[in-house]
Amino acid sequence: MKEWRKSGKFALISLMCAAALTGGCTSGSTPEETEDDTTNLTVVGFSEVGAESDWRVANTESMKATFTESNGYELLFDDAKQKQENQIAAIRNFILQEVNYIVVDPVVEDGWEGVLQEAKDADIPVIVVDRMVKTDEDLFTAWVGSDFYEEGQKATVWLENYLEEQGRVHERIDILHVQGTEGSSAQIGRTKSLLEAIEVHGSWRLIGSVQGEFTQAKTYEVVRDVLETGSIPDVIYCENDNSMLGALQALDEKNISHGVDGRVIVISFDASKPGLEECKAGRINLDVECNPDHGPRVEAIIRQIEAGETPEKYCYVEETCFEPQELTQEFIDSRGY
Ligand code: GZL
Repeated sequence: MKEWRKSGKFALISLMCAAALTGGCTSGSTPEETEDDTTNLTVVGFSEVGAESDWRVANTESMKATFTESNGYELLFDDAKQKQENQIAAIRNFILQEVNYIVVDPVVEDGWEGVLQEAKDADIPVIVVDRMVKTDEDLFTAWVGSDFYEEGQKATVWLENYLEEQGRVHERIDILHVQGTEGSSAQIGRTKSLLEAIEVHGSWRLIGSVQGEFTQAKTYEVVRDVLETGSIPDVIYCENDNSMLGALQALDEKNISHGVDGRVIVISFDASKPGLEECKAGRINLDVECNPDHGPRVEAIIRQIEAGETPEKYCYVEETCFEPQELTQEFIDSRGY
């Protein structure tokens, strides 16, 4: 089930991305020391989605650890609390402050044309990170992030293989789908893969699609409500680890077993530390990685632009997925997030 890791496409994308990130980095001598050295800093305005998940916290940490004064940057950071209007206001503020670069992780894909046109008119390069915007691609300089559809495909291919190994190919499989923030690229891609797989597998049945909003609290509520109807799914497909934690909380409350040898198969996304801990313990069956460490990747793009180079328009990061038997505490502790 790890075919995609060896697939040509994967190798090509990884090479392109690696080339873009390494080839694009320039020696870039550090600015001359002056009496007021802050004038030499490259000012980066970053509009972050919020702090809704462990993934998001790790992503913020990566950006803040990269864009430091010692690295030659002044970072203007804005937490939008998952509201697009806050992101638009932050970007307008960055324009007023005449930052050198605007970086945005867009909470949803729609509604960005106006403010990105304002940034273009102000001649400020925009780098989109993690999630995607649905606009004319002339309105941003580059995007770096994950292939969410591919992440979903990894999950559904794994489920198909797992059910085959369990001798359950023709058995009816009831699936409860816990969606992430509606309209976000991560939700759109992971949902698309699941719905396509259900379409293809006649014995798979979607018994519900609930809004988990990428948070543990919301997911606990909506999964608890489903379980209280007496319905017990065969599979719960959670679009991130914090949602998975909420689903496990609801299942545990009802004494419904889950994960390896459990009643309910649980699939999650992010492969954050909390998610991998649950996976290693066998409480879930699969955790699909979504890499949050975008700080260095965004900086590599900025360095390319500073060096007069043209960065790749789209750069997909390489990711994998994890089953319980593959995980050790040493490996989990060795990961930065
Ligand atoms: C995915 C990212 C998603 C994560 C969630 O790249 O946008 O947002 O999967 C996070 O954990 O909230």
